[in-house]
Amino acid sequence: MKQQDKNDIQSVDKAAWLGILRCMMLARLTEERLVRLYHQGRIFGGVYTGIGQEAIGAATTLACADHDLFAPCIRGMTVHIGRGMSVLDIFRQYLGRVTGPTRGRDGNVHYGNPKRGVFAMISHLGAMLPVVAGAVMAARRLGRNAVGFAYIGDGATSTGDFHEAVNFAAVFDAPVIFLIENNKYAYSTPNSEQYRCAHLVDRAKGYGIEGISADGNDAVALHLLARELVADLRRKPRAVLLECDTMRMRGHGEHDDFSYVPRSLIDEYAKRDPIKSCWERLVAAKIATREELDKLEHECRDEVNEAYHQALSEPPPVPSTLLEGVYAGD
Ligand SMILES: Cc1ncc(C[n+]2csc(CCOP(=O)(O)OP(=O)(O)O)c2C)c(N)n1
Ligand SMILES: [Mg+2]
Repeated sequence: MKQQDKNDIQSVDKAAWLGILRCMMLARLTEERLVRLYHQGRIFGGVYTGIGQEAIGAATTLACADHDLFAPCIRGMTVHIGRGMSVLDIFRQYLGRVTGPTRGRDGNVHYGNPKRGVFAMISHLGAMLPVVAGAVMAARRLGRNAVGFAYIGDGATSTGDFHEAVNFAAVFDAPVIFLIENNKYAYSTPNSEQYRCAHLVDRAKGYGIEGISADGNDAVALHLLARELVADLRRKPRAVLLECDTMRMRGHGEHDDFSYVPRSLIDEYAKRDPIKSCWERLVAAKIATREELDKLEHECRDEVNEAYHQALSEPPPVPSTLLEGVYAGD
């Protein structure tokens, strides 16, 4: 597959580009608020952000159809928002409100949106990959031409589950895009202590599948690529390995000062901020004016503020209901 020419920005309509930018801005503003709340001790659990990695979830989810399937990781805020989760539900989740997706049982990333094809992650790295491969195969047997996105970190590619899932999907031509978010670190472990191959995408050859490298901070190019790839996988189902170059711009979680990351690396990627660069590209291509995008940002700020205050006003779960919701149907 050939990567789309970057000039094809005009082949996608304005509403779609604004949707991608909006998704990234909502995620950034929400996560910035969550960071502050964490440091104020108001969050039940940790805060692990995808700040700097927003383009990946936004560009891919918004290239998909209703029946497609997704397994986000801890930095997948734009996967959730891209698949329609409200910022209000996200605040409810982090603030442990009974109204939230896990009814206040979990305080951070273990939530999903099954109606929109988003599996709730479990923490064991790599464990969601075989789930996506199996779910895509099941959907296809039921007559749905579904495509799956399995997002995974660079560190998690060292797990057995990664190998099993990619090999299985490769052998059975399950249309799953294994999307590696290579953000250079797995907690404090740099890429150089994680794998010996030059690039993780090189592993595709060993599985007999196609491997594609992409700039994970370029929402425009990544969206064009994702649209083409998703359409191609519907026509000709198969597994693909897609390695996206990006950078974790904060610590592993907010408890981590990431002093082990060279400042020069952070500075380099700050210049390639996905939101800023998408914004500039849309203006340069005359898809939107600066004024329109300023207005969009204000609307996102209002939405995030209102959602936060609404979630705060809602109650936590009642302790006597602790065992409710353990089994399906509760
Ligand atoms: C099997 C397993 N081993 C270790 C951990 C602890 N752990 C959680 S996140 C993480 C780092 C993950 O790094 P990476 O896959 O690169 O994703 P990133 O955090 O960079 O997005 C580790 C070691 C875990 N959750 N599961
Ligand atoms: Mg990583």
